[in-house]
Amino acid sequence: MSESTGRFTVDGMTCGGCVRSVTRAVSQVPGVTKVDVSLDEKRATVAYDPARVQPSAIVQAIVGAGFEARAS
Ligand SMILES: [Cu+2]
Repeated sequence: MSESTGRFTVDGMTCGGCVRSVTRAVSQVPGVTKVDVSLDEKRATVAYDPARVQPSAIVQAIVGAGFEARAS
């Protein structure tokens, strides 16, 4: 399996609970292998299998959790 790393800017996080919400939502996307979310940097760093997941699906997962996201 190959692995890509994507960085996403996440707006709307205000506390550790938000970080956990984003982490959980992105972790549930099939093909995602690692998620690191920084509240201070407003960023999610995501490792994923590019054969199984598109970056847009990761953005959708973050938006679905109630935050704004874009690839950065
Ligand atoms: Cu919060």
